Amino acid sequence: MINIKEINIRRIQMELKAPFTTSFGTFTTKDFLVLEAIDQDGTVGWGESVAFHSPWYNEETLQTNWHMLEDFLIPLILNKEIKHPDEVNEIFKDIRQNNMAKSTLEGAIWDIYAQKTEQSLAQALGGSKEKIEVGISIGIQDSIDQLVEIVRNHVATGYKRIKVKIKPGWDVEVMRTLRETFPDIQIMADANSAYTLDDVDLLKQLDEFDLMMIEQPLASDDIIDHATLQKQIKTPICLDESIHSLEDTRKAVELGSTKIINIKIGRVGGLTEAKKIHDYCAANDIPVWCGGMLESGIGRAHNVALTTLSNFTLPGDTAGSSNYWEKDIIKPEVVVEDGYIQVPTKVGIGYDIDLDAIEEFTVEKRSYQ
Ligand code: OSB
Ligand code: MG
Repeated sequence: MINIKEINIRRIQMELKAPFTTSFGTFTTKDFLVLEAIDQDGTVGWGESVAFHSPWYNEETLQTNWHMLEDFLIPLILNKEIKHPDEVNEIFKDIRQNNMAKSTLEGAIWDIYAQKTEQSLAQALGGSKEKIEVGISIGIQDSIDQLVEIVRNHVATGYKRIKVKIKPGWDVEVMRTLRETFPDIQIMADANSAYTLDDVDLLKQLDEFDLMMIEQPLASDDIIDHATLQKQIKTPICLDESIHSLEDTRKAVELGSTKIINIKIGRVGGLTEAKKIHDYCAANDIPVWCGGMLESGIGRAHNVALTTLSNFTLPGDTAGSSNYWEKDIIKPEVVVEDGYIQVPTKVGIGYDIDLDAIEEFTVEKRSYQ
């Protein structure tokens, strides 16, 4: 039985080692919330909000998450008896959307549940892989030469799947050069909604580069135009931004809008919903992979655990901590060797929280009882 008695929310700022540019903007600092939940026995669980400082990727921000948590979600959880973390999804069901806020608290409760049942989070979720294969996502660069050098370095360190961000003006020539330079590696592109159906001819040109998939080419709230586009291009479409739930997944799959799903725990409102999407996709021959939101080690640990489920057959975006941070807030940090992460076997999220590092990066903190 879990009965949450105290919750602490910290706003944390961590400098990225290098700016990360997508079609919608550039990140230099990660400004985000971390949530610590403590139950009646003193068991401590951790969750991370993947909402960014600005509403570019979706409508949520760290401030809207804080508001939702403080005024709506935390009051629904404090002093309530919870037998299994799947109940949290039910408890939150009358609150529309705000999935990243929900996921922050739900993730901490999953961590507590795993500890109290003496399992790793991966085991608690039903995962069985001992190691997971990951790729890396590379932002838009100043020149194609620069990008080629970066890709060369990542391939040399063992990453076997390279994802590159694209946008109008940084697409066909970029992908052509990459494919010519690296004929044998797995390459994919992520447009973060930068195109419309007016760009079908351009998107068709990408078919010659044998890409694993193109991620979210069209509008962030669309599943209709993606179905139209998929009929005209060979490259499989993978939806990211458009998928917020199992229901969204079912509709997109039935319409033919997507052949692969990027599951992000925050975007779908937590691990319970992520598992449901995983199970539906497994039953419908839709491969899935775990997306990334430039997470700190806490979010990264949750991603590693989720990826141990069997239908995560494609490498995800959970690259090693050192790709993003000089110093992470977990110990040990997430390490990628030859393109794989060893799944930790310790109970809970599997990594220790580095409280000193958290203190160093915290700019604001509030407690709830
Ligand atoms: O669309 O997957 C995305 C980063 C920020 C916002 C959206 C996305 C991304 C990434 C990087 O692609 C994923 C990562 O390395 O964590
Ligand atoms: Mg994406």
